[in-house]
Parts: sequence; C-alpha cells; structure tokens
Amino acid sequence: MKRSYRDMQVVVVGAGGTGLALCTYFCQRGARVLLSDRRQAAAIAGLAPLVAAGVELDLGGHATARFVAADLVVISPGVPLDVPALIAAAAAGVPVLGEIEIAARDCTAPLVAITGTNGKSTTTTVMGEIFAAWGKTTFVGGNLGTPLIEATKRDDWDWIVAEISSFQLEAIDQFHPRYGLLLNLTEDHLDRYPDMAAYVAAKLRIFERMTADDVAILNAEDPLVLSATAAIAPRRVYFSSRRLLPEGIGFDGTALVWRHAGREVRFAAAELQLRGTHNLENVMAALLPPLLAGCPAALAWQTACAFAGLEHRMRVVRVLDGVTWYNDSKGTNVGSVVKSLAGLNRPVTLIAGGKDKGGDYLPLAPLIKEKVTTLVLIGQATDRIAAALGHLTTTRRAASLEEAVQLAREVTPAGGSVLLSPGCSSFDMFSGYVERGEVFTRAVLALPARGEEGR
Ligand code: UMA
Ligand code: ADP
Repeated sequence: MKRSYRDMQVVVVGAGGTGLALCTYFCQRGARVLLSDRRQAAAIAGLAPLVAAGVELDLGGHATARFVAADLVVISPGVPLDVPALIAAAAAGVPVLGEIEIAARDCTAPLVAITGTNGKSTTTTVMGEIFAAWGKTTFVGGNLGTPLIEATKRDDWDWIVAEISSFQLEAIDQFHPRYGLLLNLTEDHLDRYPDMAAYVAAKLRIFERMTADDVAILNAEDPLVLSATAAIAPRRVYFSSRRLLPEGIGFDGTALVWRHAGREVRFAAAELQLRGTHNLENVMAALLPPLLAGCPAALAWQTACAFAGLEHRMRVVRVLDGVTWYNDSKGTNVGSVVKSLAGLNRPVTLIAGGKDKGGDYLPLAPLIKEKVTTLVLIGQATDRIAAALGHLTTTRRAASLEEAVQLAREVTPAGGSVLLSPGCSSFDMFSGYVERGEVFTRAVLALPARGEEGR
C-alpha cells in the first residue's frame, strides 16, 4: 500500500544510505523534503540528484527551527534521539520516527524481523535464501545493508526478511513483524546507551506490537533472552543448541531436531558448511519461520547447507607458512570475539581494538589465557583493553592495522592462527567493518612467504 505524504514538510536526518533512500521515497510521494546532516556537503556522496529533485539541504548541523516546524521527522539508525533538534521537535509535538517505521507501514507482505547482539546478518541471509529457494519473492535487507525503505519500491514481495538493530527499534511506533527473532543478548553499544538495561529495552521493542497471532523465535539457552521475554504477547517458539525441545528446534549432539505438532524431522549438523555452535543457533533460527510457514523441510535444510558464510565473519584469508589468517572484522563486540576464539586452537595471535563502546572486556579473559599467545592492540580502545587483559598474555601495540599484521607475522609460529576479531567498532580508523576487513585482507595477501622476503 503506497502512502501519500503530499505537501507534507518532512525532515530526513542523516545523509548516509538510509537518508538518501528516504529522500527519494518522500519526494516520490509528494512531500517537501529537507535533508539534515551534521556533516558538510563535501563529505557526503550522492547529494546532486536529490538537490535536482527538489530536496533542500541543512548541513553542518541540525537547524532546530526547521525540525520544530516540520510535519514529520524521520531519522537514520545512526542518529540518536538525544540530538537537541530531535528533542525540540518531539517536544513541539512533531512525530519523530525511524526509517523502519516508515518502511513497514507501506509493506503488505509478512515481515520477519531478526534482532539480537550477534548472528543477525548470518541468520537473515540464510533465511532469505531459504524463502527464495522455496520460490517466494523475498526482500532481504535492513541493518544488513539495503535499508528497509528500499522494500517499498516493489509491492509484489511474498516475504520481507529484515535484520533489525537496536538503533532502528528506538524510533518505531506501529512496527509489527509476523515473526520476531531475538537471537541472544550480550553487552554492546554501551557508547550509545546509558546501560545494558537500556540496550535490552531497545531490543525488546521488536515485540511491542506483536500479538498472540504472531510468533517470537527465541534462544532457549540465553538466560537474558528468557528473562527479558517472559511477558511478551506473541506465541513463543524456541531453539536450543544444547538439548532437545518438545516444540521448536533442538540439538542432540549430532542432529538438529525439529519437533512440531507431533512430528519430528532430523537434520545432520555435519552437512552444514557453517561451523561453530553459534552458527548452529543461527541456522536453527533461520529455519524456523520458513518451516512454520510450510516450506518443505528438506528444501530448507539443503539451502542452509549450501550457505558458506558471509564475508568478514571468520573467513580464512590465507594459510601462509603453516599459519592460518582469519578475517572476523564483523566481530565488533566482546560476545562475538568469544565465539570466534572458542572455535580456534592455541596458539592464536589476536588482533583486537578499534573504537571502544564502553563495555567490559573481562569476559574474554579465560579464552585469552587459554588460547592467545600474543594480543596485538590497535585503535582508540588500546589502553582499555590493555588494562583489562594485557597482563594475561604477551601484549603489543600497533599504530595501524598493517603494522598489526606485520607484528602478527613475526610472532605467530607455524600451526598457529592469526585472528582479526576486534571486539570494537571500526569508526576510529575506518568507514566501517567492511573497509577494516578489506585493509586486513590486502595486508595479509601482500605478505611474502618465508624465503621470498626481500626478493
Ligand atoms: N548523523 C547526523 N547527526 C547525528 C548522527 C549522525 O547527521 O547526530 C549523520 C552522519 O553524519 C552520517 C549519517 O548520519 O552522514 C549516517 O547515518 P547512519 O549511521 O544511519 O548511516 P547509514 O549509512 O544510513 O547506515 C545505517 C546503519 N548504520 C548504523 O546503524 C550506524 C547501517 O548499519 C545499516 O546497514 C544501514 O543504515 C541500512 O539499514 C551498520 C551498523 O554499523 C552496518 N549497524 C550497527 C551494528 O550492526 O552494530 C547497529
Ligand atoms: P550481526 O549481524 O549480529 O553482527 P553476524 O552474523 O554478522 O552478526 O556475525 C558477526 C560475528 O558475530 C561473527 O563473526 C561471529 O564471531 C559472531 N556470531 C555470529 N553468530 C553468533 C551467535 N549466534 N552468537 C554469538 N556470536 C555470534
């Protein structure tokens, strides 16, 4: 259903991919659009066609008077609600909504929304592939990369499968998924939230409008997920990587076992290309909505098995002189580094650091002691990580990721691994985790094999 915003004055906040797509959306629906960003024009790509289409600009800051006078303010995920112009607009009674709220209002296809601290992108991608293999026309996007607003360009979707971040959930109103997934909850984004409770509260908003006719898919082995969802309205279906469940998907050590309405279907875990217990959980979560919607189980499983993993998540870049180099640039919080290290054997050289998010690094301590022979630290978080973990193993500091790769090369013996899993966001040194992973990959591929040095 296409909404009209004819003659409304809409302020779009943030001129990243989301904001630019929002401008196009609102222009096409008759609104007068003002695009506001704290950055200056020279730092922003893609403005010219929008200006040609009549979009006004408010750059180098946010003009409160324009926000207060608007009919609607729509924010990008990276824009927090405590920006003064947003506070003023809300106080003046102007609706301040997030991009996913606007997008979901136009979408008639059933929506599957996937959130959690880790595993969202993997789960979203696998699930999208399962729906597609089943012959369904499926939009796959959201926090994964293609903003949800892009789904409104077509109205023939059978399913909309969207990765949803806590940031996106902060400014919803009627957002109402048919299936809402909460994969896990560990510390993250404590640079944006005052505490863990505020982060969890943002995540839980995914269930806010869901009713008993909808389904929440939940991790039965995550204590925080269980306690936080005790009172939600939707029907709950669980997955577990530790035991069998009477309903939902469980694991008996070798097979994933789906039990539903008195039926049992078994899938041999060894057939999956994805590795690690966390990926079993992601696959279980990805299977449940399509299975519950009637997708043939064998087809869903084949599709999950065909999936070899996303870039920048525990990808082997190279095996050089007996050392395996892993790019896990998407390991942007401590919980994800724990999972990545857990899958490796000693000796590991861990390259970590980046933009600190204010969380606790201590959950890494046992694995650092057990597996990490050298810790190489980069970026703004260096001092905090060194203070928390530096005494547990040999710790070195590097001024750049390239220097960290050189150091890792010198100290890692044959049979060992080098893991880039920063436990931090990348924005102190890079445009995002993708650029960080690419810089790492290039530096690793440029290393000469022993005996070739200096040739
Ligand atoms: N900005 C302001 N004022 C502010 C803050 C930011 O004007 O107070 C401006 C910045 O100058 C910049 C723009 O806002 O020009 C950036 O907006 P954005 O960060 O929302 O950028 P997008 O490119 O639109 O990307 C967003 C998501 N970014 C964030 O949540 C930080 C992308 O997730 C997402 O893929 C994309 O929308 C499509 O939905 C990235 C991410 O890091 C991958 N997500 C976090 C994560 O996964 O941990 C949540
Ligand atoms: P997200 O989109 O939530 O950031 P990804 O699927 O991109 O998640 O995976 C990012 C990193 O998080 C991976 O490299 C891995 O280290 C870790 N990870 C993936 N799935 C899980 C999970 N289910 N539980 C904990 N950590 C996970």
